Amino acid sequence: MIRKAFKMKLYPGKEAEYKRRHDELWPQMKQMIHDYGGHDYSIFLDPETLTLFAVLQIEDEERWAASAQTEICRKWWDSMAELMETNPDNSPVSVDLIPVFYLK
Ligand code: RM4
Repeated sequence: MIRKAFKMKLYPGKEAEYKRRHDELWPQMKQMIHDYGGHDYSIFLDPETLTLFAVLQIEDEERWAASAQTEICRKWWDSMAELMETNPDNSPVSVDLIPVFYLK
C-alpha cells in the first residue's frame, strides 16, 4: 500500500455542503474508489484557509490515476465544481503533498 496525500481548495461558505455531500457519498463513488485501490480515505478542512487535505492508502499509482478517467468520477467532479476550485475539466485543483514524517 502507498500512503498518498494532497490538498484542494474549497470556496467560502461551502463548508457545510461539502461535508454533507461526503457524508452522503454516492455508493457508486465508494465502489469505484475501492475498485481502483483507494482505501482508508480521509479529507480534513483547514477552516482558516479553506484548504482541504486528503490522505488515503492506494494500491498502485497508475490504477489510482486511472480512476480519474471513470465516468462516475467525472460525474462526481462535475457535481462538486460549484463548491471547490477546479481545472477547466472540472477536476479539483489538487497539489500532491510531500511526506515528511510517519510513525506507525
Ligand atoms: C473530493 C474530490 C476527490 C474525490 C473525493 C471523494 O471532494 O472530489 O477527487 O476522490 O471527493
